[in-house]
This record gives sequence, C-alpha cells and structure tokens, in this order.
Amino acid sequence: MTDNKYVNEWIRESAELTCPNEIVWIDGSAEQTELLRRQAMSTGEIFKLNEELLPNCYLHRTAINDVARVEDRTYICTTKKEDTGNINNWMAPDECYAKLGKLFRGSMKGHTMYVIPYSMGVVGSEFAKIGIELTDSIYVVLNMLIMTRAGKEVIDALGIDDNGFVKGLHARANLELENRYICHFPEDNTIWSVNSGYGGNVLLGKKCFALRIASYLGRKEGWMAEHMLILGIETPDGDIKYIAAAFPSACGKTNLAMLIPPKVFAEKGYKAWCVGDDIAWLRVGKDGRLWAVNPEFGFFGVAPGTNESSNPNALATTRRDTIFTNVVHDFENNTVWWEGLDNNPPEHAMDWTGKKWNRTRYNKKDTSTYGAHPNSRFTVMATNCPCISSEFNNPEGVPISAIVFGGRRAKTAPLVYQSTDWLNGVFVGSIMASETTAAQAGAVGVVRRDPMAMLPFTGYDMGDYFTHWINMGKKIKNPPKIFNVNWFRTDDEGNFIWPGFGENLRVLLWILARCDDKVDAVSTAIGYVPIAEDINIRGLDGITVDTIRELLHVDRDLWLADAADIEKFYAKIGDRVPRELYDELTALKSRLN
Ligand code: GTP
Ligand code: SPV
Ligand code: MN
Repeated sequence: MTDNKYVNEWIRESAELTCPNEIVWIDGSAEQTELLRRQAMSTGEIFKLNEELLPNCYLHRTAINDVARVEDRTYICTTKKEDTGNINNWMAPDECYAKLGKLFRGSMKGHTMYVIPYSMGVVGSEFAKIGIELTDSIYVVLNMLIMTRAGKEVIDALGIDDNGFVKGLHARANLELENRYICHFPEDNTIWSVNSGYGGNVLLGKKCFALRIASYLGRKEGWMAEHMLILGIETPDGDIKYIAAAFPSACGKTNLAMLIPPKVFAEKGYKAWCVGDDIAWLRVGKDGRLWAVNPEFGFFGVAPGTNESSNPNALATTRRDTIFTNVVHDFENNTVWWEGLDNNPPEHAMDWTGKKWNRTRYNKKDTSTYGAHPNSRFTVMATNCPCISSEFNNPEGVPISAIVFGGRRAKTAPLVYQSTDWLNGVFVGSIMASETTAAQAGAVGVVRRDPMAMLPFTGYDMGDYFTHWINMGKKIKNPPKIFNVNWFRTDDEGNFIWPGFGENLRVLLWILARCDDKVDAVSTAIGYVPIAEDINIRGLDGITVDTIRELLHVDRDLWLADAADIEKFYAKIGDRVPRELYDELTALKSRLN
C-alpha cells in the first residue's frame, strides 16, 4: 500500500516477531469495513443488533478480566529513569523490548495482522500527527475506524520518505492479566500493547498516542496534549466562546461536552456545541491566543448513566452506527441496556459477561448484580452528534477563553472557583484530586490526587510537566482564565447537591462572565468564588440561594488537611516540582491560617 521504506521495514520486523498468517492493510473503504464486520460476526467477536431500532449497531464483550485501563501495568520507557519520573511506572527500553518481545513472539500465528494507518487531527493538516497500529483484533480495527481518521488517505499523506509516524503494535495474545503490558517508548515514537482487548489499552491512537506520546512531543515542540473536552457556548447574540475542561476519567467530560442548555436558557437562544469530549491538543496560535483541536474522530463514552434527561445528545448519537462494549443485551428485542438508561430493565437479557441476567436481583450498592459493567462504553463517530460544532473539522481548532479543572469531591472543593492568574491556575490544576471510578482497574471511590486529570497519561516527569504548563502561560498573549469546578458535592446522606448535567451551563455562564470582566467575585483563601446570587438559578427546582452558598462554602479545616496532602504528593513527584508551585502552596497555607 505504500513505498515508504520505514513503514514497510517496521511492518516486516513486526510480522517476523508475531508471525501472522497474513497482513491486511485497512483502507477505510465501506466495502472492507463491512467485510470485517461480517467476519467478526461469524466468530462471535461482535453481534449485530436490531437493524430497525439500532441501525448499524453492534455489541462486543471483552474478557471478564479485561474491562478497564490497567494503570499498574502501564509503563513509560525512557533511557533515563528521571525522564519518566516517579509517578509513572518505568522500565528501561531494552529490558522492555526484550520482555514484551517474548510475549509478542508468535502471538499472531493463525491470525491476520491488520495495518491501520490513522491520523490524529485533520488528515494532512499542519497540526495533525500520523500513527500506524498493527493489531490482530477486528474489534480494534472497527473502533479505530470510528475513533480516528483512518485509511488510505492517511498513508498517502505520510508520503514515502517520512519516518515521523507513531508505531503501535498490539496483540491480544492470551489476554493474560499477569502478562498484560501497555508500554510507551517516547524516544522511539513507539507503543507496545499486549494481552488486552479493552479500549483504552488497545485503541493506541487515544490515551497511548494522543496523551502519553503527544504530551512528550508537546513538551519538546512547545504545545500541550491534555485530557480535556472542548465546548463552545453560543450566547443569544451569536457570539461563541470556547472552554477546555479537564476532569479525570468518568467524571463528566462527555456529558459536559454535549450539554443541552436548560429550558430557560434555550428559550433565550443559548446553545452549546461539542468540539471534543476527551482529548485536546493546545498550542499558541498566530494571534497569540491559546487554540485547541480535538485530535480524535469519535467518542468512546461511558454508557451507564447516559439517558434521555442526563445526556440526550449522547443518546441520540448512539442510536445508529455504534459499537457497544460490555452493556446488557436485551435478547428479546435485540437491543442494549445499561444502568441509568431508564427504569425499565429488560426481562429477557444477558449481562455484560454474556450470562442470563435477572433484573429483579439488581441492587445499586452491589456491583455484582449490575447488568452492564460500570465501565461499559459506546464507540461512535463525532459526526453523528446532533450538537457537533461546525469547527470540529477545522484544522486550526478553536480559541480557548477559559480552562476548567474539576473532579469528584464529596466535600472539599466548592461548586466553582477561579484562580488569581495563570501561575495560580497551574497550581490549582496541579492540586486536583478526585474519587477514583471504574475507568481504571482498582478500588472505586478513593480520593487520589490527579493533576490536570493527567496522572495516568503524562508521558514524562510530572514536575517537568508542571514547568511546561508554567512556561506555556508565558508564551500566550491573553492567557485563558483558569477555574475549578466540582459537580459532585454531597449532603450528609451522600446525595449530590448540585443537579449537574445541563444545569452545569449556569456555572459555565458565570465562568464566561468572569472572562469578560462582567461580574464581581468574592476573594477567598483558595481564589475567587461567585457571589451566590450571581449563579443564575431561575427555573431550577429545589435549589435556593442558600443551597448555592452551601455549595460555594470553603471549609478551612478540610483545606488545611488537603494542603498537607498536597505537600506529600509534591514530595512524591520529586525534585523537579517547580519552586513556584511550592511558593503557591506556602501562600495558600498562610491564607488559610
Ligand atoms: P472518560 O470517558 O472516562 O474520560 O469519562 P468522562 O469524563 O467523559 O465522563 P462522562 O461524561 O462519561 O461521565 C461519567 C459518569 O459521570 C456518568 O455516569 C455520568 O452520568 C456522570 N456525570 C456526568 N456529569 C455529571 C454531573 O454533572 N453530575 C453528576 N452527578 N454526575 C455526572
Ligand atoms: C478514560 O478512561 O479516561 C477514557 C476511556 O476516556 S479509555 O479510552 O479507556 O482511556
Ligand atoms: Mn478519558
């Protein structure tokens, strides 16, 4: 398919290692894609769903031990350990190639190796980057065709003497947990993933390339790769301002990116446009402002909780052309279901593992009774989304007015606060913390620090990453204002106080008003907090100005405890944490005292 000798040589080497029966290039044509679907259906890798109710939709089940990213088996392999830092797992490149080489050896015997040329960003555009993934999984091929711009035009765009593509090798092997490895070699532009079939571990364009490898490249080349959604808010006069927001996995990016304005705002003419739901590549534009593109082409979204009132846009997006992974199969109607879709779980159904599911046993507190896996997902092209931005395919991206950090905090973080300047904003991002979710293997609901929602995705030392953030601010003429939000404060019974979802627009409008200097704020120890009356609660049932006051309250003792924890976390990151951030921490503590 190409005369590029670097590509061909690498494919030859990889085939020599993995020994596939044949090698098939993915061209992106409808015919080839359909052929692959048929093949995957014939082996039970995917099931076709009801063509009338869910046209062109499929169901896939992963192995039961393979349902989320495996952060403890994810490695950054730089020559010097210091470059990987203390937060990432590190292995020496030679050692890792040797260790994984054994696992890859012969792993594709009897299988086909698919060659997927893909572009992160608009094909051939200045800011796009090309990757090639070699995989033995049709599920991976079908997902990559949705999640990225993939096919023949990409390999043509690479040309015949360019070596600057990211080499991704994936084999399902035996899906053994003990031998599962997701390894990155940023110095070689290489990713090796073995023994998994779950999205974030195997769709190598996503977290592996567009965050871990890209963050490394971004630092070298002067831009940033971030775990951020990109959203445009249109005011009634037709002006659109863009927000980039970083929340940890399963903390609301897809939902915010597709928000529907509450009735009182929609009637006035407010609209929201989705540019991206998970990853943003940010750079300083020709006008000196910060610009963002979404390098992906689709959404790999969390299914549970998605419904007609929480996220109608996501639901509409996934009514066709979608691959569902690890959801409930309603085999009577041949459709899908998940917890939180509606109050009408199917009677005749299989759970996500493929076993008969008894809906009457369902107990919210016991995940073993769930029909869908808590990290079950949908994969669908962004262009299916009713609120996709007209700028989605613009290679220049969109200018960013505000950066928003956030996480799940039951108590400490207020509904929203604003940093005092860029450096203080970087500090606010660096001290982010959130309760863990099902998006990564391990315990759920444990508070952990997750700077800029990049804890599992930074491809180099976290201290150097903070320095890069500080330096970027110096290069931006009118840097975006930086905020922190928390939709997840709970009352004493553990219920969320803030209604969230579409209502989050009310907070975003305060944020944009601050960017335009149109509203005052209260100065607190942690930064600027809204005057409670300035959060518009018109048309919002059960929320009073007093509720907003409660949501905005900054608890001194909780924050002092947090400050102590931040100090420990910085120490763990190590001696590359910039002095400026320690100064910010000292200043925070003295303001609290
Ligand atoms: P990743 O794809 O893992 O990066 O997740 P994400 O950040 O895109 O999270 P997503 O929008 O899929 O939301 C994850 C879960 O949080 C879902 O179950 C949502 O229903 C829930 N959620 C999202 N937004 C809100 C909100 O504003 N309030 C509340 N209470 N829950 C929310
Ligand atoms: C996340 O976990 O942040 C996701 C899903 O967006 S995955 O692709 O698995 O990383
Ligand atoms: Mn994500």
